[in-house]
Amino acid sequence: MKTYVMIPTYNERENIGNLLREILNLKISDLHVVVVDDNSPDGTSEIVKNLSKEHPEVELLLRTTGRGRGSAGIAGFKYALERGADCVVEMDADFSHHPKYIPSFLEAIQEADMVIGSRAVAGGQDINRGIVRRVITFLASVYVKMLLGLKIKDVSSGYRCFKRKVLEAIELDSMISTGPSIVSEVFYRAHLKGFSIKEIPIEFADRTHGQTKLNYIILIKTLLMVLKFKRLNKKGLLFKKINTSFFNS
Ligand SMILES: Nc1nc2c(ncn2[C@@H]2O[C@H](COP(=O)(O)OP(=O)(O)OP(=O)(O)O)[C@@H](O)[C@H]2O)c(=O)[nH]1
Ligand SMILES: [Mg+2]
Repeated sequence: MKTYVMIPTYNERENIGNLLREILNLKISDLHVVVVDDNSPDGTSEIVKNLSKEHPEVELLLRTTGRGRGSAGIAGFKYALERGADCVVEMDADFSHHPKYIPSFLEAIQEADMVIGSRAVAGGQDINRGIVRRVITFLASVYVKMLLGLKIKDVSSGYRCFKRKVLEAIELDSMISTGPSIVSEVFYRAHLKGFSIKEIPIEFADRTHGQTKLNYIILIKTLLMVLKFKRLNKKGLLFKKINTSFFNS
């Protein structure tokens, strides 16, 4: 099974080298990694480039125009599909998503179309995250679940694995998220297409190195984007290529 691990990065110099080495140490056969870097000023891409010389299974997708967690994710998914991936694992670079779970994702994907690393099932948890951040995550996930009708327990998880057919069916070219709302948009589209989902427990750790790219303005924009997905779907436009710049960053 050809697998791609897809990691969007922006200023992750302190994390990316160690993360890639840990992934390589798992020694999973036919596993490739694509790091989608938006030309980070801290030189993240140089570290990836250097590692890829020694380890050709590490690949760099360097984007020099535009920036965004969402558009980087879409570019990464397309990259993996174009190279024949049977399944794609998506994860953050900051060790909130520990690579030790990758084998469990690959086992679980045999039984479902999509696997989610979840803090909200037995055995999963949020470790060392502040109370404010946890409350925000909780409230945001209640809002997303109610609005979009998702049955997923950890709806804000960006650590997940997809069978190829899911990424083909959600129509990446018509996705409207350029920012972090991609996490909900992918879930919503997969839910509307009726794919099966399995949640596996993960311990989600707060980042210890590097800086967050999230702030309150991005959070509000992300929540407004969820409203927009719902509205577009009601109008039958969600899977149509539309031109949008509304609240999208
Ligand atoms: N390519 C790309 N990656 C991004 C961008 N913004 C964030 N990322 C990456 O997306 C992942 C998640 O971003 P984080 O900043 O960790 O966001 P978060 O997990 O919600 O917040 P913290 O864990 O508190 O920092 C990380 O691997 C980031 O490096 C971006 O504009 N472009
Ligand atoms: Mg993070």
